[in-house]
Amino acid sequence: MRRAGRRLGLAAVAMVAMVAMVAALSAAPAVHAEDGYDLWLRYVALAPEQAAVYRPQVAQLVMAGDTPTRSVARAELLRGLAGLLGSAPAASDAASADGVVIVGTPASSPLIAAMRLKLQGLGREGYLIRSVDVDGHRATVIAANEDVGALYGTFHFLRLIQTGQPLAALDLRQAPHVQLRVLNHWDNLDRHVERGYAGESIWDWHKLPDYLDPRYTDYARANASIGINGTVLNNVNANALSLTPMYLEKAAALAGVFRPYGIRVYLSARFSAPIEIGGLKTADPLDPQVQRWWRDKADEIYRYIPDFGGFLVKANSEGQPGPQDYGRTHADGANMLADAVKPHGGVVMWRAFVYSHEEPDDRAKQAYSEFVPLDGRFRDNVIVQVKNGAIDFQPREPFHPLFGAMPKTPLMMEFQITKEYLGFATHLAYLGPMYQETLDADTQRRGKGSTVAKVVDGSLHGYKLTGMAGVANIGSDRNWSGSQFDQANWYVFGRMAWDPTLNAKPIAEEWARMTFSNDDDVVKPIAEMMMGSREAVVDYMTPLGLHHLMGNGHHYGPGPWVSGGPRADWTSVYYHRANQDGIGFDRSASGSNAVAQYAPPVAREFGDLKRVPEKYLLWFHHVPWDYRMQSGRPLWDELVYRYSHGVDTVRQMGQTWQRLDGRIDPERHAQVATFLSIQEKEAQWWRDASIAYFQTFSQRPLPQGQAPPAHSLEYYEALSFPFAPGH
Ligand code: BDP
Repeated sequence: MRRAGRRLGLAAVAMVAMVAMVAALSAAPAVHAEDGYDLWLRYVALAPEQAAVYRPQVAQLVMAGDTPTRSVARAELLRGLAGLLGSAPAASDAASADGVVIVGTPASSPLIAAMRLKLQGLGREGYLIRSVDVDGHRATVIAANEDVGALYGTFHFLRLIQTGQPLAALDLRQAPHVQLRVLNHWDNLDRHVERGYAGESIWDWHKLPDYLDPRYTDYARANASIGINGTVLNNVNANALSLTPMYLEKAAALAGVFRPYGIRVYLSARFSAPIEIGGLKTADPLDPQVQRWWRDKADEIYRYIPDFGGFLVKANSEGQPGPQDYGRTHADGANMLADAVKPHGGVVMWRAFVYSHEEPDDRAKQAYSEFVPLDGRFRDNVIVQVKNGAIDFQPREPFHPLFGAMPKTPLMMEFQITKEYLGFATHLAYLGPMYQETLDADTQRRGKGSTVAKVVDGSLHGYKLTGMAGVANIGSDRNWSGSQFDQANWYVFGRMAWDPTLNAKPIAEEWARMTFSNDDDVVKPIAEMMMGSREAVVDYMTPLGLHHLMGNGHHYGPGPWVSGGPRADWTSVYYHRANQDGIGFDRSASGSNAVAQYAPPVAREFGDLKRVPEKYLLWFHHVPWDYRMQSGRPLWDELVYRYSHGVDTVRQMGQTWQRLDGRIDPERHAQVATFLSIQEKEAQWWRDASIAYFQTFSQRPLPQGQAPPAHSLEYYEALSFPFAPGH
């Protein structure tokens, strides 16, 4: 009886499931509903009781759709509300009932014009969202000076509903703190992405300009939803062909897709382009022919792309051509390009990531040494783009000493979103805490509170131009970023570029709500995992201020033994300087004195072994193995402990994620679970290889209870990865 009943039950269940599946499939917006493609714009149905609260609050929509930007904003709102609430609001041109949503500008909406809202101070891109009364009806108004502001407001409004916030008494005002909020794609014309771990470039140059992959539109939607307003399409290690008519036509096609979303296109310019594609004998920025060539080129680009943003330039860095090839300065080079785009309103983002060909003086010092003397010598449409730290996108770096040191030259931040030095796509490392740590750092250039954020938003020195760039982690993978959680890094970059004073944790929660689930008991553990994840990477890769110990060239896996090769500052031994006496790079007054590049109070703190924060200890000091740490342990023991702690944290992350099984859709849950197990394996590899190597110097036993490395040092050193991605 029981068995038969059970079987019948199963059959019935299977039948019901099948019917439900067929129904779901026919109603589903896309076949790959939960593979991560939809990012944080999933718009999946809210719980019925939640939807029931919102529905009457958004019953009617008064919103014009008669310009490209208005039309995409309107489409987004309808799409979002239909997905979240099961039905889209009725369109109307007057507020004739309760629950009306009014979106627009005084120019596009007579209702908004009549409200006489305080839109001053919101600029072109800002907006307000407010609960109001219109002709006795309860309404929500999303108002801005320009269409693009209303678009940003629309996304914010959707986010409120996506994350379950009340709509009853809204009074929000938002304007970006930073003007240029741009992604830097390190994408080559052959679709290989330098340091990309998410497939090929999303730009299908071969099929452009005719075929416009719908993905370009979704890319624009995602960016606009977090306020990103610019994209540099091609790698900073640039190919001059990007500036030829064939490729300009393709770039113009992309610009056409992005324009309604408030996103401008920029290009990386190869400094020697006048020679390579212009037939000139020189690229000397003071040569009148070269100047003319760039002016003509700029005019040509603007004929293709009237709102072209400008150029990004990597010059005299890692073998790239630049003005120094002709005995000129970075300012000479930047100004020449700035003059070319100036008549069209373009800007030049000139990178400060430079280090000399010949002289490996402490590499950490080189950008400052080259750029500070040029302060005030750049045109007003040049902004110097500075990496967050002085070496190169390490899991942890102290803030770059250039921030605060060039009061007369706008500086913009360059963060890396792609995780070149943080385990690629399979390691979960939420970068929000890292971005925040840099932005909150106090340069003390104008007394206490002179944070990097204030340099970046221009308030410290009154910069006219401001910007933040993120090296994109976007590729052709269905989930865009190579992993579900790497989407959060794109997201947090955009949110912090809009407002560099935001905190990483609420952004993690907001992202998790939109990406996975609105349930607190799912959101909380996910946000906790995220918040501890970057510190875990620091611990198992480069604890206590160690840096640049990754595998040679590709930067995959541990390579603390890397030495030799063409230049010392491309090796690990150059950075860790381990020997029998101790470990760490002495950048204090007794060493390279890189500390002197910081404002005196900061220099004193970093330069003093007793005062330097332990997280930067080995960045600034060469420290004996038996040095007593704050924990009371000798340095060697502490190092081992940190490595192990990193591995343990990853293991716990895996356990946390396992507990969420059943609370997340199976496809994404399984992928994340597998990636976490890869991360655990690789964290262990990092720990073991690093300990095996450094022990040859420390000559000390492992602290009690610490397991020895699984393999010999020779084993780790022999591992080789000629085809690691992104290289
Ligand atoms: C380094 C990358 C290299 C980039 C360089 C840069 O390894 O691929 O070209 O940064 O920022 O971290 O120019």
